Amino acid sequence: MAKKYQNYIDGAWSDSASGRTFENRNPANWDEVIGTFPLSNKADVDRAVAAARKAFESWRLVPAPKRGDILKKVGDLLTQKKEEIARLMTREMGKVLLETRGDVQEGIDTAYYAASEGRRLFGHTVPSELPNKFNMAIRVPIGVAAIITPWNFPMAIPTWKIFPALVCGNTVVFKPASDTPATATSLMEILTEAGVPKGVVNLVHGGGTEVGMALVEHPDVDLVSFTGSTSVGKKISELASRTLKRVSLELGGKNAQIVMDDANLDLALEGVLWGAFGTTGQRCTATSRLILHEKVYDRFLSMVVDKAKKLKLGDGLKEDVDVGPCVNEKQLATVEEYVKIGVQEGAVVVAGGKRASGDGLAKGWFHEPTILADVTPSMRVAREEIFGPVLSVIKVKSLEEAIEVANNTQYGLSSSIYTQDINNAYRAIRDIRAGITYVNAPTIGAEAHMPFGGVKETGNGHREGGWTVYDFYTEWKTVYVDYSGQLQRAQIDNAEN
Ligand code: UN1
Repeated sequence: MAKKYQNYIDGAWSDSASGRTFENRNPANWDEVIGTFPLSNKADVDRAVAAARKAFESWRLVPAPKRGDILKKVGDLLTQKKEEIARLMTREMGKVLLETRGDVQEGIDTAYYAASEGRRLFGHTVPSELPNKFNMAIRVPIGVAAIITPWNFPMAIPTWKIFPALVCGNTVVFKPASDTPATATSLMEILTEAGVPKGVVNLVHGGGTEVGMALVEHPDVDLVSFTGSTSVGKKISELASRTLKRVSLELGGKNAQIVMDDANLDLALEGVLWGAFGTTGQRCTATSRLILHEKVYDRFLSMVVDKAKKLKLGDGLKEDVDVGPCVNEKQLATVEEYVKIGVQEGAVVVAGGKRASGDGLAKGWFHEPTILADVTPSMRVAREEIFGPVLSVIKVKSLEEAIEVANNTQYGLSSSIYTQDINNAYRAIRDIRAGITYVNAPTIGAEAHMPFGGVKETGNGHREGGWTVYDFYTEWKTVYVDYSGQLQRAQIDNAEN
């Protein structure tokens, strides 16, 4: 019997008011059911939002360092349970154990960062223009945050959002992706075990339309933080604007790695393999374009092809496996479709190219690591996000052309350049339009204490991670304290004439 999971609302585990459930299966072996989960509806959302709204009134008054102490405990519990959660995550969404351990570690790093931020949350004091008057600007919590997260980083991404939201004094309704509800449940259990009071974090499982959009439209939700596709992000932005909610969007990417003719090619090779095929290419930061200087095109391409063909596909729980499955049937179909589109457009498949078969692969959503050569910048496979193990390779003549090609997409999340020439590196840093640029490192690998986010249609200007996310989860309150004992009029009483 598959394990039966529940929602967590107002400090209690419960089924959905709908009475309906959905199943979650292992993408490497669809015979294995991870569990059944409530297919929640608007009534569940209403209950969760009401609980969060009520809890906000007391949680906002808990001193931030105390809230931080709870997050410290969360970090400790995540550390204790790292291996157990990593294994569950691999079974649930397929990426290899090395990476699911990294995913949990990102949550641990975020917890400890948030814990210490509870003792900072700096404001400003600024001299007043009037005598005997004190000016300050302080951060205050906003209210109820709806957290809507994807399946590719089932621990890291929820923690990027939930932990800072909590430290800042907000309460949360969390709607995880329906491909990774079990990992989300582990996080919820840890939050309660660490002492987060009832109603402060609520977990509602279910679909994007029924649960996600109900949250976005809810008049009692103040903030929405979403990571996912650009098309859904736009819809959220439109809907949320009706109630003037603050919205943070982390959306698609079409990240490029540039390899110049002076690059250390062995280093660039390791980088592109990790960037393109890590997490089966299912990261918003994945390297999905390789932009090669013509002088190294043939040589480097054959190096990458050779290695890509040797990557071992399979169940991510096996330590010798390099690449896991796509997360579900739909994602696999999208990958197959894009390979077809690439070929129709004139690209040449030089590695992989089809759904994988072979030992241990028959019951999973596996696709071969695929390389498309002779891609030109205008092709769809050079511009659209694929979210799978597909790398499009483009030849260029110069750094200027490489940057122009890198910028030739609606997205702007991550980017990378391999070069030994410091002038090339700094030009790339200046001219690539992306939220993140790596020099001599792949497009993936963001650290928890640095700003994370992108430009153009990758987002709406907010940043997760680091100190920057705390701007999203707080409102500035400006405070003037006049201790002169008389009416003092700014701009008037202190004017020369
Ligand atoms: C994502 O792909 O949505 O930089 C997040 C990275 C990870 C986070 C990726 N630390 O690739």
